[in-house]
Amino acid sequence: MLDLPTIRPHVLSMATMYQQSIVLFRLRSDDGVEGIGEGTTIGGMSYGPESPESIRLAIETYIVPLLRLCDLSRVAETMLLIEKHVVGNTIAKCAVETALLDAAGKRIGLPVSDLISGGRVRSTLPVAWTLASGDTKLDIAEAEAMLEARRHRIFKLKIGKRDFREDIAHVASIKKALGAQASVRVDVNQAWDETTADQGMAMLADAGVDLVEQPVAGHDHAVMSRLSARHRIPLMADEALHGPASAFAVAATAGARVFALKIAQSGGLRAGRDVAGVAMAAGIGLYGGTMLEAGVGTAASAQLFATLPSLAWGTELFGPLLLSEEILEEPLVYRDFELIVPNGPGLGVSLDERQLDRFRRV
Ligand code: MUC
Ligand code: MG
Repeated sequence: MLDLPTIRPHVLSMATMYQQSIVLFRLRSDDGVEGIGEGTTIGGMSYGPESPESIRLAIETYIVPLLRLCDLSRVAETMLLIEKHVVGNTIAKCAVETALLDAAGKRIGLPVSDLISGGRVRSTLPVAWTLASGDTKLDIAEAEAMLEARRHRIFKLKIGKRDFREDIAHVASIKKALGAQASVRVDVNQAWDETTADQGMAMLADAGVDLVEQPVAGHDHAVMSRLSARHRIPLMADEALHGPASAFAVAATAGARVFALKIAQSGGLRAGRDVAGVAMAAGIGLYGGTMLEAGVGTAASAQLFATLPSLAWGTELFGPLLLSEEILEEPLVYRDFELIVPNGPGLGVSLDERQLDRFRRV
């Protein structure tokens, strides 16, 4: 487990992050091929049921003994055994499956994108940036610098901590300052009830905001359906999604017009691919989400997102850019508002051992 500093405090409705804690998992199979994976969540246990500590415990205590029984080159069979013995813990499973896929790709000299979905349909991915300094002026300056550097032109604003009117005034000022050159979206991280969401979504639509992510509790499918039916501004599901079955439940009740697809929340890249399948079959738009992973989890997400036939809302794979320290030997490349998807065997990334030594939690 590594504790990595962030470039600034990241203010979310449920927590303020001053650092990001990530779990890296490394395996070596009998043929000597190594694979790496990452399991990362946000804000300790305030975002979801897993924490960095629980991810490590699930892997060390419950998953590693199962791996010792498996032929690790058989990824699907290995994950089936894990699925049978470990309920939930999607982030821990994602870290392990990522490492298995990385090793599988290295073994045959192909990128992970080629193994999970028959290959990529794009080599670069648009990347949003989250404005979450907690200060309107600082957020506008940050966004303007990102536009100037041609790094991001999609901005997600984290709201839900303050009174909704104050939050929306903050969002409207940012949209007004940036104008048509940027897409502005918000993520409420489940902080509103239905009445607040009704007022909030109408005001956000009037302010020119393009998307409202998880305004209400993820388990409240009926409320999500009512809000989606009532408002022209699209509702994006995030915390409501925990793999293909939950994706189907949200799609069947018309609870969202967009899905934030996350490999960690889905339980891995292959489960994420199935969530995307549900979305595409139901006419739901896709956005490539993040759990603010460092380079390994971000590269793994990119391998999946590069295979999706449509990715209308882009991605938010900016995790490594929020950290002031790099853990990859070769950092991921961001250019012209996009991330270049690594093209080497497996995930196409390798770890910087000195950085692991520096930031490992003792
Ligand atoms: C979330 O809820 O989507 C993604 C970007 C960010 O700033 O926080 C995450 C979590
Ligand atoms: Mg979200």
